[in-house]
Amino acid sequence: RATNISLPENPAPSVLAAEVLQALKYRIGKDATVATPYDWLTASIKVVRDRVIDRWMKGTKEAYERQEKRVYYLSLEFLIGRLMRDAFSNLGLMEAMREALSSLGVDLDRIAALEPDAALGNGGLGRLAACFMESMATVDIPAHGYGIRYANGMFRQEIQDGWQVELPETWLDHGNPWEFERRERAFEVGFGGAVESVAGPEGADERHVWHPNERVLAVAYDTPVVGWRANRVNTLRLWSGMPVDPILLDRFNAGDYVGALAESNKADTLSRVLYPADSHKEGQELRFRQEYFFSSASLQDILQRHLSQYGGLSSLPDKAAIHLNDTHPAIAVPELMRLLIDVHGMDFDQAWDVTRRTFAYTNHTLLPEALESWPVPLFERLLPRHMQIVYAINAAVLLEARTTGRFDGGQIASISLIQENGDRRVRMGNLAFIGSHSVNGVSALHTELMKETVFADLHRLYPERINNKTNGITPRRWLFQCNSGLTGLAREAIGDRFLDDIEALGDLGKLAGDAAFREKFAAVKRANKARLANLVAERLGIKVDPSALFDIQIKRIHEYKRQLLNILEAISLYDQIRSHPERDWTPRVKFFGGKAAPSYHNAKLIIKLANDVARVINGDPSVRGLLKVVFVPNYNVSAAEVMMPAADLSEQISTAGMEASGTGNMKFALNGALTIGTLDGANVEIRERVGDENIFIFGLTAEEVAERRANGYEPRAVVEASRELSQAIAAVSSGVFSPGDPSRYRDLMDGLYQHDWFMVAADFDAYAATQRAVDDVWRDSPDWYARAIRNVAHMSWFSSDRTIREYAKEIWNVPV
Ligand code: DL6
Repeated sequence: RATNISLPENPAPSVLAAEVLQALKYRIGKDATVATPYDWLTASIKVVRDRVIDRWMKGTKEAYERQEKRVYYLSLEFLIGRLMRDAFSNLGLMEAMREALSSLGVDLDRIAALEPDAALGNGGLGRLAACFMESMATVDIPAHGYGIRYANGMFRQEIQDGWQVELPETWLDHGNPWEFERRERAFEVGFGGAVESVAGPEGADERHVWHPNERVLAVAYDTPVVGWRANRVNTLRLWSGMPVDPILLDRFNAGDYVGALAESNKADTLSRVLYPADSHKEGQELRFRQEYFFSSASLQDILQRHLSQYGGLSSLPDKAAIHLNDTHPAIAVPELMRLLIDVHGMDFDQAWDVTRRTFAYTNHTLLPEALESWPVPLFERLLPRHMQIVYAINAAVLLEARTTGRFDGGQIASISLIQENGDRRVRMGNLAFIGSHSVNGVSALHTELMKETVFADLHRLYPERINNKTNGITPRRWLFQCNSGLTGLAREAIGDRFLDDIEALGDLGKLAGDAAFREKFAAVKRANKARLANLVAERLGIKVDPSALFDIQIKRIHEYKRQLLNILEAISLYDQIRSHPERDWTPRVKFFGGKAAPSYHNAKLIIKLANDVARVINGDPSVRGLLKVVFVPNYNVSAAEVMMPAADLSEQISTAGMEASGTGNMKFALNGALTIGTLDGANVEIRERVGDENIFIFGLTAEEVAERRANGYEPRAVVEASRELSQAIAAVSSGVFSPGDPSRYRDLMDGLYQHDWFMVAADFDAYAATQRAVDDVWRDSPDWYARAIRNVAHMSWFSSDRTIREYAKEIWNVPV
């Protein structure tokens, strides 16, 4: 078995089996004869959870006794996926548990598949937070994650007649055996109301007292996060909304039964559902309320812990590093100021110093439509005291900028926390930037672009603040667990060192030239592909041949990620296969998967197009199975765990300059897929590490994209100059793939002629030519697998352990 490690203190399977039966009986109230598969799952999780508690408490106690600095990671999203295998594997209990369950007549894989995905995130940002939590535990950093315990996470996607349909996802249906509810750890969070100014004693500043007119409770739910070999167990604390008064009895008694529950419903709404939009502006008030709700509760919790240990708050920056994952928790900046000044009596200057030294902020996108800002009237109505603090911070920063004499009026306006053109809004990116001592991007290119674009003027004012921390992924989930075949093969070939020191995976590189190893590597890949082929056959009734090239694009559906470029290339290939049946075509299956934000019209249309194209191509006998297109519904972490290891080709084809980093690109390459991609996000660094000859790069660079846009890009001429592209667009526009509704895609296609903001046309020919180069390499199978092996060998740098160590040393100042 791939990750069959075991810890010295691990119990024998017979002991575990007895523990499972105990849990079944005393925690669930059943015996083996009546237990359902869910009961077995719950009992198994309880057993493993019990086994982490001692370590969990030990870590917490040691952090306390040694007065260690703690990291607090505030994130509106944690895209965790399933946890059971993670915990079994990190505790070295996988095989013992398998045996234990088997002795009870239970199949571990079968019950593991029943565990719902904790889908408390949209995509990259939330998944990164989950990888970071695991890595912080692995590299032994005392850390807490803070977020929201959404009752409904990311929606479940069904494809009906080719269209995305969103259904509520109900991960808590069977309860959540992982979590501990901490009713006693509840904090009040207020909204609205007014601020009272109270004159201070002679010579002292006036005090401000906020009187909110709405109050809710944030109640903590804790999930233990187990690091590799259970080195350390950290806490993920998620907040759930509860009413201060569960029922308003006066209203109830007056017969107003709905009104009596109004508070309860309001509180419930705060943690009811995750906003399903990534890289998209979410202007709703509820979103802003969610952001404040979890930021405030988390800060109150952090301050309480700090005070109980250290007695005062001036030492906060020495003992707590609070990280803002994107701008979603940026409201924490004025909230910490409020707590320090209004509640704990600090003066403004000291509070500002403590705040800035405590916070750090990661930016995850440069897309203008994703940069958060809130209308001043909304901000003022919901958080009147925070608005005052924002104005005060702004005045101080603008004065500082003006005093340098280096900024003109326009530049001062771009530094301001308040956007003045159009409706007045509070810019959350600027707030997070100004309130933090460190601001990082998530890939080298993204960080450079941050300096040149969105934060250009702030960067000139605070030139030391922006730094880069290229993203990473945890190799435990994204190699050891999801690809047991490859992990087992690597252990056999280079020994076990890489399990603890992922850098040692580099030793695989020398085996790229070894024919016998290549064959074994190819066999593992084939088995992984067969697993995906089975899933697709079972779920979709589509038969795909595992010996074909598996070409996969799985990620959120977004125009900048250019699924459309991939689909148009598939159409063009389809045309060519039919026009030139005599050619030696490489059999290919193009897989797509991903969710579109429910309000994102074009993204949903792209899903429909992928499905329409799949129907036509897969049903055309003249293609002779040389090309298949498959849209896998409801792409989530668990689906990724099957698809990443099965890929031959990884599609990372965003318009250069638009993908901040990408982490799917890393997961694929670590599992032995070759990348076809643009010089965007972390692709740039992947190329540097795997080497030019082991990756297929095409298309405009970020600089060229900017230049083209600036110089009046004319896509019509570009489309017309490409016979393949114009034919593909014409086919889509004329209804070849939508005969019942021929105009369905006309606007989408017209967009390519008229503005083509995402440069699909500009990159099409280069992309298509590179795909033919991919075919050529695929035909030379030893060469292909040698390149694939080199990809695996050179990906270790992209471990989130490395990323977290960099954060620890360069941002948080905690020992690793
Ligand atoms: O940093 C994690 C991840 C990056 O890998 C992706 O490139 C980026 O698109 C994603 N950003 C978001 C933006 N959402 N907001 N705001 O999800 O972050």
